[in-house]
Amino acid sequence: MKVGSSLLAGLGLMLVLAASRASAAPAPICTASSLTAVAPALVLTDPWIRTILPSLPASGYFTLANQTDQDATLIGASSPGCGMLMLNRTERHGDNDAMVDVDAVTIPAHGSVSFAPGGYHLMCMDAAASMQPGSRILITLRFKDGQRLSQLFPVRDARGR
Ligand SMILES: [Cu+2]
Repeated sequence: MKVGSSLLAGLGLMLVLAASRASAAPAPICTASSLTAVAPALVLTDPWIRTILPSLPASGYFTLANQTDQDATLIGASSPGCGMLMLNRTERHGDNDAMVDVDAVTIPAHGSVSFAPGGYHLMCMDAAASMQPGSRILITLRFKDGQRLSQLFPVRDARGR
């Protein structure tokens, strides 16, 4: 949430700066017209995968910002490095954490959702042997409207390094 909104706030600031400079000075590099030429989209930031042991499932994290005017619904994910890749959420039950399968996650229009330790995550059930800290694997997110979003996820160790 916070990452997404600060990103949007940053874009807003750039627009304000571009607009105020346009009247006084020669065009800056980041002009209003170059910004509006970019189509609104789903933007994935801060992707990473935590691997603990090759024999254990690995967890994938990211923030997804929805810059469009319509809610987006994430319905699945896949990766050649993961075998089955599930949408999961960690829930607190008394003193224990439990993971539940999630069918869909809605990213509200002009909002964002973070997949982070202790909450939503991708669960890479059958991590490939090549999934070692320092490597990167391709993950594709699948949305209800048929859209797909692919991105390389850096692999980190149990401490997130
Ligand atoms: Cu899980």
